[in-house]
Amino acid sequence: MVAAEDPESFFATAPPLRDADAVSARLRDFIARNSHPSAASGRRIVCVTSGGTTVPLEQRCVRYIDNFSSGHRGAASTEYFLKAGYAVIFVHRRGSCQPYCRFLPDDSFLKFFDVDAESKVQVAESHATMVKKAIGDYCKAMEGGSLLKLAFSTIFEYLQLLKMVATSISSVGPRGMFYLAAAVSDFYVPWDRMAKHKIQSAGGPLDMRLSQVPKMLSLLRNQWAPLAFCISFKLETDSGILVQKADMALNKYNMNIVVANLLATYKQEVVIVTEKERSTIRKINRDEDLEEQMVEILSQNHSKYICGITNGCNQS
Ligand code: PAZ
Repeated sequence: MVAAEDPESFFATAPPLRDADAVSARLRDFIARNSHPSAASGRRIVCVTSGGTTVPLEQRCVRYIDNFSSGHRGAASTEYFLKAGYAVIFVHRRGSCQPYCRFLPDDSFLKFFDVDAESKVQVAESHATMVKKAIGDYCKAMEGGSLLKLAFSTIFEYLQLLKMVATSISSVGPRGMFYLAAAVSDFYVPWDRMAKHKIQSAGGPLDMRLSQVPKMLSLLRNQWAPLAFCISFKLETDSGILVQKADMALNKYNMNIVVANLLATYKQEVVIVTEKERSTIRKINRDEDLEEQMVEILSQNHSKYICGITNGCNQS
């Protein structure tokens, strides 16, 4: 492993985001619409990141390193943030779990449909209620203009999108929130040092040096969106170091909250770590979403934060 790249050279050498101008215009419109005084008294806006970033090994990419994350947490949390009145910028891995689709069977779309005697296609009776609810909720969010979806695959796309969202969201000050549930690569191959074509196996075993992805949380906090409420996630496999690592992230990157979870139990429990306390939230029954409790607690903390910054609670 070689030393961390600095953020400037990361952005300077990364392949530019496709459609960057169009994405930036969509972001501007979304934020203007949702922060307009007529929009539900200047809505709060959260950027939810979701899914894992990839690290390409070749510029014309055949092989890549991936990061664990189905996107379920981000998708579920997006639904609960929308329900709580937030406008949501859902920055997600292409092909990962999407809001309102969590309960649809993921094996085959064909299972939703029946063909009747007259060859008409209709939704299978067994899935009708679920599909109707998913379509209804999704359309409501899209028509209300409160959900913006932006997709990434690589670490290059993710960090460029994050920077773009953060610098745009900074205009809403403390009403902006980051909920960084995406699993972001720690190591990568810088674009200018990456093989252009498919790496050949004829040369024997592959030796590869990975650089450290520059830590962008400090930049997010200090430069891109200094007033936004920032929640980062920490995933570990060793329970012995989890909370200690979360504490470190809280202090080092000046996060407002770190949500700590273990790979083995992340669907059942998380620890919410703040400067003042650590509290464990557990799923109580099977049908409950842990994300519902998480979003409730985190949005309460966000309200307190806004009160603290604006010196009054009438703007929260
Ligand atoms: O996406 P998912 O529901 O399968 O998993 C969620 C998670 C475990 C990726 C998330 O809770 C998390 O911890 N994200 C941060 C991962 C990291 O430390 O890089």
